[in-house]
Amino acid sequence: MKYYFLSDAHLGTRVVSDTHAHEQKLVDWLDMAKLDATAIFLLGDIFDFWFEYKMVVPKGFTRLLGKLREITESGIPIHFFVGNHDLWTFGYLEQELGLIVHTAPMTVELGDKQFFLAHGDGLGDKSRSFSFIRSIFHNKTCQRLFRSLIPSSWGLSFGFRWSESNRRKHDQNNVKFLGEDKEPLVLFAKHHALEHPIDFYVFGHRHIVLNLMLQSKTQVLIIGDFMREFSYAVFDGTTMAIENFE
Ligand SMILES: [Mn+2]
Repeated sequence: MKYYFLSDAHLGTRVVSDTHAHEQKLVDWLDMAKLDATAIFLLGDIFDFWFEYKMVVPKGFTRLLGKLREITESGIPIHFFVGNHDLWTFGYLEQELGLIVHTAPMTVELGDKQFFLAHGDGLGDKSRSFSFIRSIFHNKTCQRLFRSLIPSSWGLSFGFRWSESNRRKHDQNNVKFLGEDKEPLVLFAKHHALEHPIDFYVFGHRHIVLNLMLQSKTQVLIIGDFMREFSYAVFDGTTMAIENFE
């Protein structure tokens, strides 16, 4: 039994100079994981920006898309959690690639352990402006209006620019672990664990690596990213480990 977790590749980001090498590294990782994976969990922001129109999807990523299809076709389930950069998927990833798309956190039993899986945006974060924007981004009517009123060439180039400025802002502000009493995802897990018997909380989003024991039974993992850290997590049925892909 082996479960793999990876997040925040931000494929397509101009912060990474060689986008094809970046994509290839993720394909290589999938080639490694598929050898013994029971299932693969992609925990959000795999794409730096993804927005599907009725007839148009963002250019590029063909090697990744082909690899994902190959793996799901071989019978290994791939769960795709939307992040805050790639939440605008409306069926393409399911239909074309056979991914299982999640737009909300999921509680799931793997082995005999309870997992809480989420990208992590919006959890434990009390910022009002962020939750306002988040609610607009997730709003079905706003999504429909954007899709039907804004031509794809404008929408997508706007999106990629938005993603990039978002990333630069994030880099300046809060890449570091804020501490157990300030880190929103840790605060969320602490609160959530009071009423739910969860063994492992697994998050992405923050681009930091954190493996924190909350109580004897509960562990919080923030699994880094796949654009600088090239980290990922593996569960072997008993323990969770965060590893680096070389
Ligand atoms: Mn994110």
